[in-house]
Amino acid sequence: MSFEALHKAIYDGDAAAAANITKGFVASGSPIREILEQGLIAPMSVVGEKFKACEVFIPEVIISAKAMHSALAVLEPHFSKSGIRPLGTVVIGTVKGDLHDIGKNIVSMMLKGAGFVVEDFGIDVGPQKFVDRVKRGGVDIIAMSSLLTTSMGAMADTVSSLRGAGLREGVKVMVGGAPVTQEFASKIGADAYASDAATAADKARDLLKR
Ligand code: B12
Repeated sequence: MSFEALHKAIYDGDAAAAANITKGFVASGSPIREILEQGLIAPMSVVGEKFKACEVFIPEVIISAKAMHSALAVLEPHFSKSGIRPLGTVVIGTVKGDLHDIGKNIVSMMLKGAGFVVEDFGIDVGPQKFVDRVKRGGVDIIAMSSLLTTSMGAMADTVSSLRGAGLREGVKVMVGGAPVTQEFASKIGADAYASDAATAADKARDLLKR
C-alpha cells in the first residue's frame, strides 16, 4: 500500500484498486486529509496538467475521475464522523451548463468534515433550484462551483435571482472552481471565495461567525 499505487490506480482508471488502496490507508489510521490531498487530489492534478498539454484525452480523464470518485466514496463517511452539532446547512452545486463535479465533491466532503450538513444538488444546477431551496428555509450558505469560463455567469445569475426573490440577505454565498477568482466573487456580490477545499471549509466557518 503506497501513494504511488493509489496514483497508478487513478491514472489507470482502476476504480476497484483505487477504492481498495484507500480502504487500506483508512484502516491503517492515515490522516484523512493526507489521503485526500496526497493520495487523490495530487494525481488528479497531474491528469489535469496532462489533459492541458494534450498528453491524455477526455476518455482517459473520465476513467481517472471515476476511479477518484470511488476512492472519495471510501473517505466520505470518515469526514462526516465529527460527532458535533452541525455548524450550519450548506447547499452546494455545480452551476448551470457545467458538468464538472470532482472539485465540488471534494469541497462537499471537506464541509461535512468541518461539521456542516451538506445538501448536494449535483451538477448543472440552475438559479431557480437554489432559490426554491432557500425559500423553504434552513439554508445558511449556498456554495457554487464552476470550472468553465462559460458557466461562471450562472453564479452571477443565482446571486441576482436570490436578490430578486428578496432572499439574498438571509443566506451567504460562496463560490469557487478553477477559473473563479476573488475579484470575480467580489464583482458578483458573493460573500466568500476559496481556491481549494480546505480553505472553503475555513471560509464557511468564518462566514457563520460574523
Ligand atoms: C476532469 C475534467 C473534465 C471531466 C469532468 C469529470 C467530472 N466528473 O468532473 C470531463 C471529461 C467530463 C470534462 C468535460 C469538459 N471539460 Co473539462 N476538465 C477536467 C479537468 C482535466 C480537471 C478538472 C478537475 O476535476 N480538477 C481537479 C479538482 C480537484 O479541481 P477543481 O475542480 O478546480 O476544484 C478545486 C478548487 O477549484 C476548489 N473548488 C471547486 N469548486 C468549488 C466550489 C466552492 C464553493 C469553493 C469555495 C471552492 C471550490 O476546491 C477544489 C478542491 O481543492 C480540467 C483541467 C484542469 N486542470 O482543471 C478540465 C477543464 C475544466 N475542462 C475544460 C473543458 C473545455 C471541458 C469541455 C467543454 C470539453 C469538451 N470540449 O467537451 C467539457 C465540458 C462539459 C460541461 N458542460 O461541463 C476546460 C475549461 C476551459 C475554460 N476556461 O472554460 C479545462 C480547464 C481544460 C482546459 N485546459 O481546456 N472535463
